[in-house]
Amino acid sequence: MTQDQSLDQMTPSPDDRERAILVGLDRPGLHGGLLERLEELSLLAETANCDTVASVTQARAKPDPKTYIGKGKVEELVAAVEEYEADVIIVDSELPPSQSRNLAEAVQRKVVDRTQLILDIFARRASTRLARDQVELALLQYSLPRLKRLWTHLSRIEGGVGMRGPGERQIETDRRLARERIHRLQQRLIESEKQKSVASAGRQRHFTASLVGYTNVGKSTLMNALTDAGVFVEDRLFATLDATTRRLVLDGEEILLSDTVGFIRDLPHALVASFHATLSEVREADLLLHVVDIASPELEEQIESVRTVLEEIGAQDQATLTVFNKVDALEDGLSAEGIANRFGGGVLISAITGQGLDELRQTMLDRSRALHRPVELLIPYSDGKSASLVEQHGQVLEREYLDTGTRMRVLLAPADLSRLENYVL
Ligand SMILES: Nc1nc2c(ncn2[C@@H]2O[C@H](COP(=O)(O)OP(=O)(O)OP(=O)(O)O)[C@@H](O)[C@H]2O)c(=O)[nH]1
Ligand SMILES: [Mg+2]
Repeated sequence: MTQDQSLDQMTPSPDDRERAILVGLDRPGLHGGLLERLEELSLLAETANCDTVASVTQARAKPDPKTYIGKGKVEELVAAVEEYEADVIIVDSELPPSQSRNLAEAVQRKVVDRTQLILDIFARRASTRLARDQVELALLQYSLPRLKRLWTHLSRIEGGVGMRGPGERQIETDRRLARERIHRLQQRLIESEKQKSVASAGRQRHFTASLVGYTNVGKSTLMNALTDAGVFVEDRLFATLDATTRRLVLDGEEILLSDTVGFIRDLPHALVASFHATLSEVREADLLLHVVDIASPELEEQIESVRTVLEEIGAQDQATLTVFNKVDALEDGLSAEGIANRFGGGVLISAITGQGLDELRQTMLDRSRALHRPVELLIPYSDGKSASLVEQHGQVLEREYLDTGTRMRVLLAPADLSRLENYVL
């Protein structure tokens, strides 16, 4: 299987809309309420060009091992497919290959699980080479264990007892091709991550802040309000799939701000893993601005989901400031401060009206001034002014007197460092 085939299969032309029935199980341990999940699933479906025409739900302790929903519900689903003339079934969970195959056979429609749907959206939206490579890697990793089902019917028909039929040989070829492609993509991604870290080494002199948060909370809108980035904004899930970094001048001090892909509950692991390169901005940031939609009824769940993804990418211990966005959209009678305090406080803003942005800028500036980084300097004896700047603002860890000047290891704020750039070793 090649990248182009897999993307083509998943990307029908824009006006090729399909009618979808959503299927959800209400079961213990579910992240978020079933209704809210289905609402989100319907938004995801819409982003993937599907119109939701109905939904079928069931309360169960565990999914049915064969068909995910129970036998009776399958019958109900078959009837709904007829009644609503549905083309596709979208299941609110990642399904084992056998369950999705059995369900598809029972209802005679294709079955798409939540992971596949998210991968599909990422595949449609990826525009840069890096994003496309990362999505393809995730797609292949998702498909590899599922390749088998495409071919088992062939081996059943043509392969005799104890013989390896053409189907089986085909699976092996496909698997081998997929594995080779995965390997090549991984190599390429490691390469681009290396290049990125060379590029970011040059930025070490700047304080860097990175916008993170659930999808559609307004990260890109905020990025645009603070800088002239002109990032694409849309009332859709996953409008942004890349990372954009811009300079932001605060009281004469330059800091770097980056905007990147949004998160969602139960984000497929294959995607988190393969978006390692895009998420390097997040891991390397001095400060994470965790943007939340204060007007969302799912606020708590969304905050939790973002924390989970941050943990998955190893960014859970980074300094974080919560930015409560969309205060303009909060229902009358609800106190923004009250809500913010329930979640540990932060800055209240509206990226659209501009409310609170000055306070946010000031807070970022304060954080950047409070941050000190270790750095090695060689200051010539002739530059007394720089030497005293270091003594006053920095904390000297080591000092050595050389012929050419004083070599020092110091903790310094990026702002001060920008004045000493020539002396950095
Ligand atoms: N009412 C209101 N709407 C906002 C505000 N900020 C952003 N929005 C809207 O929220 C929607 C999503 O905005 P984006 O900036 O694309 O959100 P994002 O977090 O970058 O989303 P992804 O890139 O999809 O993760 C758009 O329709 C924005 O106009 C705000 O302060 N108030
Ligand atoms: Mg965005």
